[in-house]
Amino acid sequence: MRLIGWAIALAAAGLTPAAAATAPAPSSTTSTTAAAPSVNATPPAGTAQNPGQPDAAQAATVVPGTVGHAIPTPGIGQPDGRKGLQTQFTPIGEEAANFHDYWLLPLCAIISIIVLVLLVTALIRFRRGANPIPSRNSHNTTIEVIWTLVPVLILVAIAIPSIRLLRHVYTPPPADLTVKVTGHQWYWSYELPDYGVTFDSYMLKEASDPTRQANQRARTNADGPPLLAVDNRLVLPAGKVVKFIVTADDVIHSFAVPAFWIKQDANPGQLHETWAYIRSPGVYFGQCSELCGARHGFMPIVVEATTPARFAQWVAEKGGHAPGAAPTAPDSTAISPVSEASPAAAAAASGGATAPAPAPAQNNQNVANRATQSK
Ligand SMILES: [Cu+2]
Repeated sequence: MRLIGWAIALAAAGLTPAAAATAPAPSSTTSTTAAAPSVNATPPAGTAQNPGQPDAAQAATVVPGTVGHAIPTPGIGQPDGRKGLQTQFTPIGEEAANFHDYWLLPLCAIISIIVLVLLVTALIRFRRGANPIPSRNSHNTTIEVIWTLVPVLILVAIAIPSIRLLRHVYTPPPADLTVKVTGHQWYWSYELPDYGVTFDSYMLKEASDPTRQANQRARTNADGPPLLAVDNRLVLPAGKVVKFIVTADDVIHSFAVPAFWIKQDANPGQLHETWAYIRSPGVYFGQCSELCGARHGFMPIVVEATTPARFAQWVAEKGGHAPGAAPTAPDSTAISPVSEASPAAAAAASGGATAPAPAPAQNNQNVANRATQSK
């Protein structure tokens, strides 16, 4: 008993300091946890969203319903919880959706039902209990011809409309408009070279998001669903053939808008091409569809299709110009005989100070704004 008593006393003496040493741990853990939100609230400059963009000032000028801020229609161009494909708004999308809904799916269902019926019939009718003497048939020419020909015919029936669809996808009509789309970690930038418009597009964060900075505009329902709304939409004219030239400047992204049946990989160093003829005005949402890093899920795409007149208004608001028209001189001091002939040459001649070179880390509203800032 005395030995046991000593053992207990030693154990207590040994454990007490340990307990004392671990006692502060919870409080230190708590303090670390408590400090975490404040750390998250001010992300490092390199990861900050919309660096330098005066979103708060922009918020005051945002008028829902105006061009670039059209109010989305629930169920149009966005997921609404139903099963199946989104309603399509391009000829390619309609053809593909019809092929899927009215040809592939019924075919799959019919084949599945036939196979199930054959399986159940074989299990019941040809079970051992009902056939004490096994059949000695080894082959049947008629059945063998049927089960070879029928699958071939099924594949041909799928291949013909499938190849026709591919042909339509890869033989686009002449483009009315070209948009260069560049994926970045983690936002998109758009360039309409014929109109002199270049801008970046970032996801709008929720008002309650602790990582949202004070100068960032918060998402509202007029912007679109959570995780899909952006600060600068890509505005395009409906009823025109739009060619998208898709690339990336860091890792592989994918430019995908389900309502247009568009999903095009954006690879660094490569230019890929896709196109859309948007049938009707509306707001259409998409997302990056290639795992591209930690914030892959936070680089949505918003295309606002509108009338040609409102599109021209948007181009003007972005500081752009009509196709073929000379862009506004970025700096009066740069005007020279050379600059009148070629604005790009003038920018180069002035040492690049007024050259509208895109800055990937900045949310440039447009070429004119950047020129103004450089003054
Ligand atoms: Cu991406």
